[in-house]
Amino acid sequence: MLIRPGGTELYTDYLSLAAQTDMVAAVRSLLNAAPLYTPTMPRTGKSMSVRMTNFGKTGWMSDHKGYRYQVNHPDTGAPWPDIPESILSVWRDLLPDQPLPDACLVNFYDQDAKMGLHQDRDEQDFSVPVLSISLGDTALFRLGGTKRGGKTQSFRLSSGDVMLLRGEDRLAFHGIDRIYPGTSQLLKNGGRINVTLRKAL
Ligand code: MD3
Ligand code: FE
Repeated sequence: MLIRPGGTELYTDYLSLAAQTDMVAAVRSLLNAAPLYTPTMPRTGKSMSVRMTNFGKTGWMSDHKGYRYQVNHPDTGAPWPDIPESILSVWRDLLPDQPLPDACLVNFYDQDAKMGLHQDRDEQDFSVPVLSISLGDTALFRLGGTKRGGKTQSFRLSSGDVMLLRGEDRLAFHGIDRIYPGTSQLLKNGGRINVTLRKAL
């Protein structure tokens, strides 16, 4: 369903429990090849509370030098593993007319992790939507407008929900204010995984 006239669609419970379980297994199976790393903030070098990894041709990262896409893992130097078919198929189903994504960012939130309000603007073509998949504990997601400091709306994102950001909302400020611990049994140690698919190049 459309949750904002600007173009944000939320498909609640899009993935069955079996599909969620398979997707978590697919993500886990690639964490040896592409371990979670701790991004740091541009300039300050302060650690983010969210740990990340990527699949696909290129991956998003942040360190004291800034935000960027790069083809190698920042810690291991290895190329990112291919995007699992179970993840790609969600894009094919919802965005059949769009080019396939070349970047799959995996964010892992423990129960204390958050992500401050930001815009995603490191991709080349903002006309291609972003697709986000939530797995594990419920998160409180905040979505604002395209200018910092404007009014914001909050939504809960639960395991199996899929969100599409397109149109003017593609450049909206957004962030994760909090995780609700114990709201899902999907991840054995709790926490939340968010998988975002993008065409970055
Ligand atoms: C709104 N991740 O990785 S996903 C990110 O839940 C990010 O981990 C959050 O923001 C998370 O950059 C939110 C939902 C999302 C993704 C991309 C967007 C919302 C967006 C791009 C534009 C506007
Ligand atoms: Fe973002």
